[in-house]
Amino acid sequence: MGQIEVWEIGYLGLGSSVGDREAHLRTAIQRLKGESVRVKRVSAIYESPHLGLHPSDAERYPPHLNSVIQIETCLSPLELLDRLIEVERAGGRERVERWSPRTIDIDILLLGSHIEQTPRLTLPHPGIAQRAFVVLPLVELSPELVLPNGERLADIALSKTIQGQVIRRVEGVRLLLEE
Ligand code: A4P
Ligand code: MG
Repeated sequence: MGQIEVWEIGYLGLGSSVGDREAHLRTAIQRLKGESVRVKRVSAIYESPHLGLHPSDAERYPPHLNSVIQIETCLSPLELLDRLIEVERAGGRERVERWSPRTIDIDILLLGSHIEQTPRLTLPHPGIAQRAFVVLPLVELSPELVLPNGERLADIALSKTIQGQVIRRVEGVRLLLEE
């Protein structure tokens, strides 16, 4: 007997800090689309200095372009992670050291109501509520979103942590895309 296919809504965070950053984001979105991943919506692009452990990291590392996309997928969380790693590799991502400049980084922010904490995967992504470059594009796509811990994304977007960060919405550029 065949298994019933379950399609779930997920949100992915994309970032690029090297080369033609906009092209890296655009190409990754095209590569993600396939039989088992549908790209439903794409946020605007946001540009922000590198957010690291130390404020001086913003001068050591180049600024990032980030975007968040809403997908629908029948893949399990780990299958989706493997798919993202393939797309990162195709986009020339090299893992030099953690947080080093990257052509393309793709994180799973949320997938359905999955909560996981395994060596390979943490869901929801633990950085969501601290990062303006995730929260602002995410709230743009889904203003009603509530995290599995009950926190409302719209409230997080108004928090001091998020409002205190330097970030700009890049106007006039769209990453998407014909259907
Ligand atoms: N992993 C665990 N959970 C997840 C998840 N939910 N989604 C594991 C994706 N991966 C997840 O990631 C290391 C490992 O995390 C993966 O192999 C996977 O098994 P990586 O992409 O190889 O390394 P990384 O990106 O250097 O580290 P990490 O921890 O993912 O860093 P972040 O959190 O992505 O932060 N500033 C700005 N302005 N914009 C940015 O995009 N990004 C970072 C990187 C720092 N500062 C930034 C930005
Ligand atoms: Mg990453």
